[in-house]
Amino acid sequence: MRKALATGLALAFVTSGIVTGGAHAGEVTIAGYETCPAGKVCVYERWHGTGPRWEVPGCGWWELPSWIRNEVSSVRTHGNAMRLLDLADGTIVGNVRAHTSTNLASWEDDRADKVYVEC
Ligand SMILES: [Ca+2]
Ligand SMILES: [Ca+2]
Repeated sequence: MRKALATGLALAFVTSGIVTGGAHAGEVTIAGYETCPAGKVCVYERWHGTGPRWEVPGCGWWELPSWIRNEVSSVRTHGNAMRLLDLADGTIVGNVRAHTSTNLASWEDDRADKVYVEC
């Protein structure tokens, strides 16, 4: 059910991009991974780079803010790879390469408490 909903949302965004695209006044920014500024690593509460976003402040280990802990479902990286850690059992629940926009796998979804940014 969640997967179907997320896919529907993504299609809605793509459709709105086609309809409203172009460098005109009033252009609607397409929601999704594009909201992650260049050079940052971003984690998103929902799939396809949607929902509340947290920008990882820098290199190394960071604890996720409480509002997105155990909620991360998609990730965007630019020049840095990242890892996601679940403190519940100490396992790495995601390895994301540089220059990647991805949903987390179902077994990685909504588990991360800390992230590591490679620099
Ligand atoms: Ca989530
Ligand atoms: Ca966790």
